[in-house]
Amino acid sequence: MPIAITRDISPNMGDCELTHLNRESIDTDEATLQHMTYEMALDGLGCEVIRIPGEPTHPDSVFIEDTAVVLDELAIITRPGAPSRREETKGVATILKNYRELSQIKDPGTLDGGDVLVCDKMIFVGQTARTNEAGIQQLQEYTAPHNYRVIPVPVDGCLHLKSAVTLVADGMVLLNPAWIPMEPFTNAHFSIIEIDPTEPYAANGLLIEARDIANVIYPENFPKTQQRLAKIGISVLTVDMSELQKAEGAVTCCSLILKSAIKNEGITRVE
Ligand code: CIR
Repeated sequence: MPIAITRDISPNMGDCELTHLNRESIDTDEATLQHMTYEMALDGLGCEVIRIPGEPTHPDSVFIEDTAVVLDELAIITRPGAPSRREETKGVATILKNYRELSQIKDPGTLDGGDVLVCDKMIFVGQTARTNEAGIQQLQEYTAPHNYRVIPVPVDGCLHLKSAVTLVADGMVLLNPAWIPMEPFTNAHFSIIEIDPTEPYAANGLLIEARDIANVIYPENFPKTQQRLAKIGISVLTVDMSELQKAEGAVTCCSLILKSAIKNEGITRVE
C-alpha cells in the first residue's frame, strides 16, 4: 500500500511565497476543507494517509512535496530555494527517517521537490529559481549509486518543473510546451499529452497506482485538459483546489508519496 504523507494547512497560509501570481486573500477554512477532500481522494484510491502537524510560522508547509524527494532506496531532504521555507524540512525528516535512509541537500545547493519528476530510474529535474546547479549535482551524487539518471530540464514561465509536466500513466506525461521543451521527454520515449493552451496551469496531475489500478487526482478547474485525459482512457478523480491554487499550489505539492514502506530502525509496515 502506498503511503501519502500530508501536512496541515498553516493558519498563516495567506503569507505564502508567491512568484507568478498576485496575492489574493485565502480562506483558510475553505482551504482546509479542500485539503481534507484531497486526503480523502488519496485514501479512497488506496493510500495510507499520514498527516503531520503544520507550523503557524511556516505559511507554505502544506506544500510538503518541496521538502523531500522520496525514492524506493532513500529519501533526500531538500534545501528549498525560498529561504522562508527551509525550516519546513525538519518535521518532514523526522517522519521520513522511519521509512528511508536520509540524505540532505547542503549549502550552496538548493532544490525544491516540485522540480523533481521521478519516472522509474529517470529523474527529470527543473532548472528554476528554486533549484540550482549545485542542488542538481548533489541529487545526482546521491542517486547515481542506485542507478538513477538525472536529466536537467530548463523551465521558463512557471514556478516548478511539475507546474509544467507530470506523469499521468506509464510512459506518458501531461505537458505545457510553453514552459518547458518536449525533447527531454520525447528523447526518453515518453508519449506526450499537451494541455489545452487556454489552461496553462493544467499540467499538474497526481498519478496514484494502488490496488493494481492507476488514477490521476486532478484539479476540477481544467475541464478542457481533463477531457483530453478522459479521451485516451485515463481515469481522473477531480478535486477542488481553488484556495490552494491561490498560494501557487497544485495537486502534487500537497503530498509525499512513498510507493511502499521499507523497514528502517525497527519500524515495518506490512503491505
Ligand atoms: C511556494 O511558492 O513555495 C508556495 N507558495 C507554493 C509551492 C507549490 N509547490 C509545488 O508546486 N511543489
